[in-house]
Amino acid sequence: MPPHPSRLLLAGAVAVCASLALVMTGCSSTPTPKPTPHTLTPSPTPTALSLRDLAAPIGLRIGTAINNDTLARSTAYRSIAAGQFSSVTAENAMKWSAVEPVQGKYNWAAADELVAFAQQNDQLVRGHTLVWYKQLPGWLTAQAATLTPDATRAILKKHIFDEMKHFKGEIWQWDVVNEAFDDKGNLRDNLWLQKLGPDYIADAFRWARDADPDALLFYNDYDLEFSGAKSNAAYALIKKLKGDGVPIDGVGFQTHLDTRYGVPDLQKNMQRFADLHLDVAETEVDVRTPLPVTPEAQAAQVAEYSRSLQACLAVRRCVSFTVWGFDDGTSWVPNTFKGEGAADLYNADLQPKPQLDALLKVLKESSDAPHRAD
Ligand code: 9MR
Repeated sequence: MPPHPSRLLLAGAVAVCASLALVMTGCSSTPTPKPTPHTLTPSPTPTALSLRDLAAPIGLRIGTAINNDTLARSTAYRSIAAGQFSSVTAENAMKWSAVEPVQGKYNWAAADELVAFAQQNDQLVRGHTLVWYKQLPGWLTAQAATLTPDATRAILKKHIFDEMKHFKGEIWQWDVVNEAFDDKGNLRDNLWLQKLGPDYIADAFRWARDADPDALLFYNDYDLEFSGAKSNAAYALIKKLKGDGVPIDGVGFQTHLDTRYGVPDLQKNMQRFADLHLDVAETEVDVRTPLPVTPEAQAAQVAEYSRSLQACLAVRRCVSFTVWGFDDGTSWVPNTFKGEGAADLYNADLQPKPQLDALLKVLKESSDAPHRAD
């Protein structure tokens, strides 16, 4: 295996806030005011450290999904994205429908912009996602019914090779296969299963390793956080893949939480996958709640964010903690769950919420007792 970038690039991550021109809450780049001559200089106010500053010494990447449209138009959004986070994921820009809208004609513009942003800000990139049943290009769904298994296999293999080779050397972790299980823990009855059978998963990981041998290859799904049929089914499959020598490096726990559904057994579930000699990561964290938010609901959101990060810190092989967007203004939640929202660390005006303070506090406490760094 290549050396783990999270371990190699820590020093760079600590330094980034110093290079930011704009200062946002939580970034450590606030310039110290010059002391007035001939007056007593007060002791400097301790500068607030960012999530990435606090996570760097303990070997953890703190990431966010990035909305490309907002990145292009909002300086404040860019400043928070660069200041608080040491890893980014394209919310949509690397999905198949985005990169190959017409068969054989690629449009990498948005994804390339994101990678450039990450490189400018000394951030790693999670690639999301290569094999999924959603956000497939129209040209593919249009011909799906008549595709032969051989043709389907060739199309999928070409997609994995073309996209991974385009970004070769630029992606830290790839979500190779996303959401292959349904909510009951059966393999999802999607195009890939119908045409190729269950082996499409192993094949996808093998092709991915060939395409970019240095990227960490992840299986990513939701509700793995909770003990139950789905998490057990994913565990059984991934254990089998490892046993068969399939090149899989990690498992992503999406961690889309809702105050109505209680707290998951996240640490326990991450640990059992980690015990298979895999990295684990929280890849899409947010905590939604019915609107308007009551004080009790917000306290529950704060507690769920804290517990989720604490779970990652408690599992030695948890390499990154990524929120699925950081602001309520661009969140996917209100479009999907009617009447719910407020799932993020900042409000729609990009003002920090107690959820952000809670994560900073957990990291601060962890840096005071850096058990991960030993
Ligand atoms: O946040 C994404 C949203 O903008 C898209 O419309 C949606 C389409 O399905 O996908 C959202 O991101 C999903 C991610 O790619 C996979 N896990 C669930 C995420 C939230 O739906």
